Amino acid sequence: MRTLPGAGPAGPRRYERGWSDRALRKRLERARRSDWDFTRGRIFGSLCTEPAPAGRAWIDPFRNANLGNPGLCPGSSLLQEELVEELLTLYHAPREGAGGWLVSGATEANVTALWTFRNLTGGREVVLPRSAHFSFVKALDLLGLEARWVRVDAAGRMDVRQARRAIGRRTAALVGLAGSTELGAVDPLEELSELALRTGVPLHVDAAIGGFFLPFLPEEERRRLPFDFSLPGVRSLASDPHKLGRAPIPSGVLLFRNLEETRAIEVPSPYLSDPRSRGLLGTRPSFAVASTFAALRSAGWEGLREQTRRLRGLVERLLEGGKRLGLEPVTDPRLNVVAFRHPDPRVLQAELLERGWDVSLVQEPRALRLVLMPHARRSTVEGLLRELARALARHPRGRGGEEGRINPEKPPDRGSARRSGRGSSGRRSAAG
Ligand code: 0PR
Repeated sequence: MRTLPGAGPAGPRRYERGWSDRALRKRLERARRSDWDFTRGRIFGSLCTEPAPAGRAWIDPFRNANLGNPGLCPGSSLLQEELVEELLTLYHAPREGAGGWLVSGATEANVTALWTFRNLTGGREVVLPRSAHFSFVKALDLLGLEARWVRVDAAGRMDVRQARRAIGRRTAALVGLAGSTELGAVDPLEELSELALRTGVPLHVDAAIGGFFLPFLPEEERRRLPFDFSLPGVRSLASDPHKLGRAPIPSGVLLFRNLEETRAIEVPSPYLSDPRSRGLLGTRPSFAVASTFAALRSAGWEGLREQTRRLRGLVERLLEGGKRLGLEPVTDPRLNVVAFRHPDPRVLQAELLERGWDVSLVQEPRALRLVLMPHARRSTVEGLLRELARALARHPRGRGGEEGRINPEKPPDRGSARRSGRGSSGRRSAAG
């Protein structure tokens, strides 16, 4: 991390004297107010949401426990075991040998899965769809692995034939998506599983988006979209309770068909209660386990089934309303992501942002991307459609007409709509 100018002894030393509670409250409340609030329901560009109240309630009581040293928190460890057990059952893992643990999110899960399979196989390449999340680019860079990118079809699904050709002696893993970030596309995982079995290559499924949606579809549809350990070639799976599971951030889960395979990434940790450590993090917040447990346990799978039904209703309404405005959906969505083609979606995004609505973009093909998360309501979807109608009336074909171009150098100023107007010193934190 770079050293920030002014942070050294010659800097303003604003942290020298401790603040009163009142001063702290004033400063932090101002920051909080300028952050976007999911409860207003106007956020359609994010995969995060307002956590379930039951989940929020258990953050503080578990704030000090560290799951990185499980001997000191047997209660939290037991909660994690029970949670993992239940998720293994949800994802049809075999009774014997399967296991996993809670992580900070699908980024950590994807990195750890590829780390495991690199060490296990000695392979140097990963075969993955062009639609894969940028966390895989980080993973490949960290692990010194090379990407064999595979094209996706018009519906955003990985081309299995090209994947087959990309697999070779140097392959460490094959990656499939149960919900792509941009379109919510589900890759042909049944065929990828067969390919994995035939070639002996481990298949890792990134179900960050689909993991708390697909299992809760009506039975018949669920069977048409298999994505989990019910497919015998699937060796590991990433799922994200902090997205559609409504657990507080940070909460991801990484599961393996055969937990023994993670010995490939085991290191000694002799002075801790568990003398062997597997996984990326050392200190890990127990509150993430407790609050995920509470969020999922309070909803129950029946609650998530109901949530899925409701979100699908909103997807239908959005599709219908968008089509009535003359917008063409990029795909027939399987999950909770709707994308509408537009020659210059960036200008629509900027218009909506100006009026306090958060939406995002698809780069290829050019489209406006709308995500229906649990904080979305019928009234906010109707409100969004009205704003969209106004924005389209002003920019029917985008600013540059049919040739309107997305300029990746100039993203819209996402802070402008609600910025407090103060506190910008010109410096940025590393994650900016
Ligand atoms: N896999 C898929 C399919 C995802 O959509 C995401 C997150 C991840 C993995 C990574 O999950 P974590 O962010 O929980 O580690 N996708 C969101 C997105 O890219 C979340 C997000 C948004 C992350 C903005 C970073 C960010 O700067 O939209």
